[in-house]
Amino acid sequence: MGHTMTATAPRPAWHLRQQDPTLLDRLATRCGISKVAAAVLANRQLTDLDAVKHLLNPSLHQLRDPLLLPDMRAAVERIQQAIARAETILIHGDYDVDGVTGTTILVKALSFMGAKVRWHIPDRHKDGYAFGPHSLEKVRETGATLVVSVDSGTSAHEWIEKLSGMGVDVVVTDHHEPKEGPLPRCVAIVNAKRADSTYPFRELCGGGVAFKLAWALATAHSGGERASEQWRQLLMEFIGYAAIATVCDVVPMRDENRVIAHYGLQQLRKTDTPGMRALMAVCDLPEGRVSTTTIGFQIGPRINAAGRLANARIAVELFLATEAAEAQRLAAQVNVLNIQRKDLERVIADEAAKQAERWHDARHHPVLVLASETWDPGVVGIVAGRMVARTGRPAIVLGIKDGLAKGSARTVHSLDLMQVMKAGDGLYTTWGGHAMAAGCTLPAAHVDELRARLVARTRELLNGEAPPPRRLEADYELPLALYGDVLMNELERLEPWGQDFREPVFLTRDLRVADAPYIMGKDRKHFSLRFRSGDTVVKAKAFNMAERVQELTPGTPIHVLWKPDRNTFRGITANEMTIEDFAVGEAPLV
Ligand SMILES: [Mn+2]
Repeated sequence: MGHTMTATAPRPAWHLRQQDPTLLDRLATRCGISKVAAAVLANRQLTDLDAVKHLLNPSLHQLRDPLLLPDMRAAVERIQQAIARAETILIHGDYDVDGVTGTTILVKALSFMGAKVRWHIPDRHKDGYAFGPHSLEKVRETGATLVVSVDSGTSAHEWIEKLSGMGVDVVVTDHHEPKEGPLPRCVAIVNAKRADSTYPFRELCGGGVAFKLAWALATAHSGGERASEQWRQLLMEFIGYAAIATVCDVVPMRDENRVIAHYGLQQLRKTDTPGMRALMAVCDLPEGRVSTTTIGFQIGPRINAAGRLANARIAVELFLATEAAEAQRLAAQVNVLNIQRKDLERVIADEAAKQAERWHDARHHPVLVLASETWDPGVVGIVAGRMVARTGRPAIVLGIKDGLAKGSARTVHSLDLMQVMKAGDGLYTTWGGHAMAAGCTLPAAHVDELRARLVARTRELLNGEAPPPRRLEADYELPLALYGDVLMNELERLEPWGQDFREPVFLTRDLRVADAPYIMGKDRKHFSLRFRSGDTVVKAKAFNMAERVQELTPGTPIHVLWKPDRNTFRGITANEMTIEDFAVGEAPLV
């Protein structure tokens, strides 16, 4: 591992959230929950009694009528017409988890309706993002007269126009923010983020929108108000794919997204489709263990690895597989690609860390612009994220090929990436993104100039200071004696956790080491130990913190920020702590 003593991030500061005690009392009493759970909800802006009751009692009825989405009726009618006329329909997806799962949903739905359906996933390395010349090629090759997009198309004016020129109709399903000006002219643009949308929830992911279209098709195809029994089974399978997309596309875990994730997780735990079963098997996940965490860290990366290192088509083929043997072969393939992805990422991350040593002073160089001809653009986003975590500074990581630098940027919470990157205006060939993540391409010859400008701009934004330390938020100061099954059961009712609905973090002060820390993991980067407080002893695990283990001496009071974790091992379930951070002496509270 590239060791960068001088360039490591400063220790995080802690912040204990405080809520009005009368508000917590009222929420707890009226909803029949503990004050701890009430604090967790209040810290996530959930203080409305109806909203909390909804959250505690998820139901499929909380999903809204798909026909409320703009252009949904036109989309359904055009697809039905295509089926009646035996036209070929091309599902046009994307190479990330959202695009892959959404494509799977629509291919399965249209096949069930007896459509002549083909599908297309762009090649991340050859085709670039979403629509392009490859779309026209695929339409010619398949003879499709209707294209249904997934997770893209809202801004594909040029390509949609070219497709109409070829006599091809387009139905867009998407969740990306439309650019200013008119939308592309086509049959339908099903996107809750349209300016004229009256849909009450904007935050569905691409897989979620595809699920909505499948549902609308199911109702129409069943000829009435209610989908047939067969369709309902199919829709329950689809909600599993939509849940994977909802977690991996990091859309807010609120409103309909919670319902999709809740029912999707239930569905995935008992799935009998060959593809899903084979994928879970290579993730080493007994079905009951599927959670938002295992989706985010095990299932999602394997789907993405296909697109990053080879072609995301493999992942769609896996989900569409009808035979167990074929599914197992494809699952093994994505698993190997994921191992290669991790190796590649580690090599690039080490090289990037080494390069960053040149700019080790965070005050003089509060932003990192790193580039190399040997870095694969498929993983630079992940590496940028790791550089931010390692250095506490925004990072742009660029892979150079044929004189063109293509990169991804990530940042710390205190710095808006759009403000930083704007300083490079005029140097980029393309760029875009949002406050926390962005992408750009520029001639490799401009990289040094870009670095100089972004550094100057960021120094201005920070008044010459280094970026402030990361802030860790604690929901509640919890005496260890209160951590038990009652609280854990209650917290499990608030799941699934996700974007804008983060897992609870507790602060517990003055813990003692009950027995010596035990270093664990293949790379010996993790440790576990037991903490004691009075008569209570709880097992705790810390990941990637082994180098700090000697700070934990018996007899010294330790303050800990931690997440609750229920762990089952050899049939025994125990409540454990996952250490987020710890401090000896003073707690670094701000
Ligand atoms: Mn998406």
